Amino acid sequence: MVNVNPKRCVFFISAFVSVAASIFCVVTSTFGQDALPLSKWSESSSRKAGTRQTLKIGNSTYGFCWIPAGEFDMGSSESEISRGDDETLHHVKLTKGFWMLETEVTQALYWEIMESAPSRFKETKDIHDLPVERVSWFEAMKFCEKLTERLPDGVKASLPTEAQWEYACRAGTKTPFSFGSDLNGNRANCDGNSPYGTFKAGKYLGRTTPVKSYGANPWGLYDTHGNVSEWCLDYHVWAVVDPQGSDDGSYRVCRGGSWFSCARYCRSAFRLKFVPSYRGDLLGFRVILSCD
Ligand SMILES: [Ca+2]
Repeated sequence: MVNVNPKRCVFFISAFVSVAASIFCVVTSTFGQDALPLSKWSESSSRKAGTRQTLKIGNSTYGFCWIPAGEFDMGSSESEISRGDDETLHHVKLTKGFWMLETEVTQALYWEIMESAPSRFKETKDIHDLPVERVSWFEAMKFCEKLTERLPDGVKASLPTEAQWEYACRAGTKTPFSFGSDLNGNRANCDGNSPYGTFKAGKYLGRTTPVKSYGANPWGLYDTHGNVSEWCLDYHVWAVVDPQGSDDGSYRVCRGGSWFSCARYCRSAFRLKFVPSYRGDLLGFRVILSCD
C-alpha cells in the first residue's frame, strides 16, 4: 500500500496550478486576447481587397487591411503634371497578397515594441495617436523583427517593398492621388501653400496630425498621402514580378510625402530617398504582415 502525504500532495497541486497560470499569462500577454489563428492571416484568393481585421498588441488594438495579389501600372504617365524623371510607368505583378497596417506606425505602437520615444512632435493630453517619426530605416527594420516575435508562428512583419506600397496606396486608382487629381492640404496633411491640380491654396499645419485625421483610400488605408513619409524596404529595381529592390543601393525609398511636403510630393508615384541611417521629423513608416 502506498502512503500519500496530504501536505506534499497539496504542494504539488498548487505548484502545478501556479505553472499553468504562468504559461497562460505569457500566452495571453504575448498574443493578446484578440490574437487570430494563422489561417486568418494566410493568403486567400476569395478575400476582398480592403477586408479589415484587428490584432491586439499590448493594450491596444490595431487594424490591418487585406491587399490582394494583383497587377498594376507603377509610376506616372507622361501627362501627369510635375512628375519626376524616376517615375517611369511600368507594369508590375504582385503574386501574393498581404496585410497592411491601416495607419502609419503610431508613437504608442512604437513604444510598445521598442520602448523608445524618438519623435519631435510630442503627444499631449489632447493630442493622441501621432505617427512616430525620427526613426531610421534600420530602426524600422528592428521594429519589424521585434513585432514578428509577438505574432502567431508563421506570420511575419516587414516594411512593404516600394511596389507593394504604391500598389496599396493606389488601391486601384490611376489618378495622382487615391482620392483624385488635386490636393491643397484639405484631404491630406501637407503644405497646402503649394497646391497641386488647383490654384487654391490650403492649410499648412507645420506638424504631424493624429493618424486617421483624413479619409481612407478605397482599400481602407489612412494617410498614405502626407503626414509622415514612409520608409520602404528597398531602393528600386524595375522588375515586373514581385520587385524586391536591390541590396546594393546607398539609399532607401520613402513614399507618400509628409506634413512638410508640397502637394506634388504627396502623389502616389512620387519617390523620395534617404540614406538608411537618416532620422527626420517628416519620416516614419508602416508595416505589412504576411505568411511564410
Ligand atoms: Ca504617410
